[in-house]
Amino acid sequence: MDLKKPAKAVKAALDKAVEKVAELVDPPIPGSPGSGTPAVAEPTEPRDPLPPKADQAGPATVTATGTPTGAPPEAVAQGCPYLTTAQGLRLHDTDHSLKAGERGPTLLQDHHLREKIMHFDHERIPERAVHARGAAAHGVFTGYGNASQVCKAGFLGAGVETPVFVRFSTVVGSRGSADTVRDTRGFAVKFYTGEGTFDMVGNNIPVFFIQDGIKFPDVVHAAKPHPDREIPQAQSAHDTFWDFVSLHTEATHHALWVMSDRGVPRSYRMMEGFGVHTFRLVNADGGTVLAKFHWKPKAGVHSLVWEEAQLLNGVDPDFHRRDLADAIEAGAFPRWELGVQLLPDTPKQTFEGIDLLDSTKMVPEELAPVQPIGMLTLNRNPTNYFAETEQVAFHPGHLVPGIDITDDPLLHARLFSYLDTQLTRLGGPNFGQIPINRPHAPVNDMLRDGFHQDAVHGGVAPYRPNSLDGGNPFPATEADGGYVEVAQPVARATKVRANPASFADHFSQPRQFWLSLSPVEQAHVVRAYTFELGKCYEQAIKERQLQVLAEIDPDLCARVAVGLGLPAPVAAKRPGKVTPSPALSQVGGSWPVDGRTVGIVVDPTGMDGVGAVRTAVLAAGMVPLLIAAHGGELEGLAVQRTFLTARSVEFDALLLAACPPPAPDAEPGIGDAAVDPRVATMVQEAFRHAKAIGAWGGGQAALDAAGCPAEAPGVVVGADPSAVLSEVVGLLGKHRVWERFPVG
Ligand code: HDE
Repeated sequence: MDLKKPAKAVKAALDKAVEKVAELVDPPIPGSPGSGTPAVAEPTEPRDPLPPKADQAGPATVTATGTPTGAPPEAVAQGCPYLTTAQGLRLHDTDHSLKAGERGPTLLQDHHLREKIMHFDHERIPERAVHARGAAAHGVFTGYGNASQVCKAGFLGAGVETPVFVRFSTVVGSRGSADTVRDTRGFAVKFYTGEGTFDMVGNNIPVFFIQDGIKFPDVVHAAKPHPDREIPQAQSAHDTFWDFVSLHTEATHHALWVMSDRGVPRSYRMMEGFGVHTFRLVNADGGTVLAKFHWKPKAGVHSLVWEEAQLLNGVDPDFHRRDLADAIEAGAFPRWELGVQLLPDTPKQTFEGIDLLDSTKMVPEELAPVQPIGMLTLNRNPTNYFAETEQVAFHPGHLVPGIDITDDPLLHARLFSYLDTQLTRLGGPNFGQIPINRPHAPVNDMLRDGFHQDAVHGGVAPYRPNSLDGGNPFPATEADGGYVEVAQPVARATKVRANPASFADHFSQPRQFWLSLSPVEQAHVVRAYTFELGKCYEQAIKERQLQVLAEIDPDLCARVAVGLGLPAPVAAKRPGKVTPSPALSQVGGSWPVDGRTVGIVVDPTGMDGVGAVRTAVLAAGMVPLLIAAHGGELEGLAVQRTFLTARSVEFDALLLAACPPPAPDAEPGIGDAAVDPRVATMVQEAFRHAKAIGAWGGGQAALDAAGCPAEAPGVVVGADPSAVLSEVVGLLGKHRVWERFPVG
């Protein structure tokens, strides 16, 4: 639902959608684990495997060398009613090992036991050294065609549809770590184009910690858990991280973004993505332009508040994963526009004084607008996490004609790293043949043999030149689609280990970012630094980082110093004059609400209007979850959460239809006994986290009992449940009730 429309139009659209949804007998709530509804009794009749769920898709069925096989997608899954060995031998028992008599001993000849345990022992592969925790989805990219003047890549052509696989991730944590930690998020897109696979391996933050790839092991070792105790997990709030960052001031800009609300996104669907490096685009005439890539989410850029993020790490460590999969299953397909900032390709490779080869710098949108060139839609969940999300291998060197690299020293180290890392992670050089990594363009590469070779190569002459295979394969000219690097002149230079002088300014852009934030966002940044540094043990590290903050802005430094109980140092250098970039703030607009989650507190005496509200929430493309004292059904409506299993942080907005008294399983609370203490906590948290709260009927008493002022901003109380919902939906479009946050 587009909330940019006036309120009346929103109400009318909602009413229309309600009519449609009401026709469905029981609209499904996302999250069903399988494609069928299981019976209580264990099935015993042999039958074929169930098909994947309707929201799922697997990699395309192409050969290891990129040719479509024509086989149905299920062909890659298990396909027989009976249990078999890996060789297809049918088995009659998998619950008992073969023994000499019932009391053993177990016989070494049990080939089934041996195969089952051998395979289990090797089910894990090394997790990614960074970005280990992630979630992914399939989708499609549609080009607008307007980029052809600057870039000849076929997938950007008007209406050209290219299949994509997108993986989002945190950076620091292990594969089993929680989703809502404060961290940068990876945003990696694999475009399976007809000209070869193109990978855009970016982040949700436009700048990076380091300017030269040789520093990557340093920043990662500092951010990872301490090597002695291996704590803390998936966090930057510890001594080694701030020790490094306070000494290595080129990390200041990226660290500030992580301390801002960008470090705790509400959802993968609500993040911007950035290519970070400057790329070189080439058009059909060989003309070049420099470019920075941006992904702009149609759902807007939104964040959690820090307390919510911390609670979620315990309440639902899979919050972002679940959110992405549920939204796709519910049909609220996440969408992003791909945009480019175009910058003249001058010999100096700078723009308005910004060195375009320095990945700690960004180009403000006010100086170079982001021009939309295509739309990404994620519309299918993976069918198998390991086969797809875990085994997908991205590489910034996977390029297509029209897109070339620049001399960014960070990018050059990456061009080495992403191939190298797969040798240990995916077990050899043939990882490109794993189904999710297979190109959709025909492959003829002369690469042969090696571990896990899936192709059956014909011919006898995998070398060039040859005559025995008729000369095949032939080099392609540019006209034949061959990738020809831009003939970029390389200056005659002296061999050095050094940075250009233009990389030296580490504070102007952090200052610009700080000054571009709204007061609420600035307050969040202050609290984030105070939290993180407050978790450091060493006083010297806190003092050193305060000095860095002083170089960004004296106000920021002073406010964090108060929280730490330390004197605020004075900047060594007077901050330079910078122009704020309003595009960097997340506050102030209205966005679609589809895919959001609304909690509705009910009880047997408070069901007035609940059915209609639930239908209207579904009609707006959102997910309504009924919360009651215990599971089951109330007036024919399924209860999805109980006071025991629900926590406010799961919901974007809270509706109260009742004032349920303390349920028998409630631990005694303090305060008003008129409402279950867990409902009171839900209301108080939702209020503190500046979420919209709506109440009608008995719900008003629940507000009172929880101590929530009915006249506070963003608290909607009324007699008509549908009218209350309409107002709440309007508030939800702004993401939060911003005026409820203290900014001092
Ligand atoms: Fe990565 N990075 N990186 N990185 N990176 C990896 O590759 C590396 C950098 C990014 O969902 C690894 O396959 C080096 C910048 C994403 O699978 C590894 C340097 C940016 C992902 C690696 C960088 C990124 C990775 C780990 C400095 C944003 C996850 C496993 C020269 C523009 C991709 C793997 C996925 C993953 C190395 C810097 C983004 C070890 C050496 C800058 C989104 O190869």
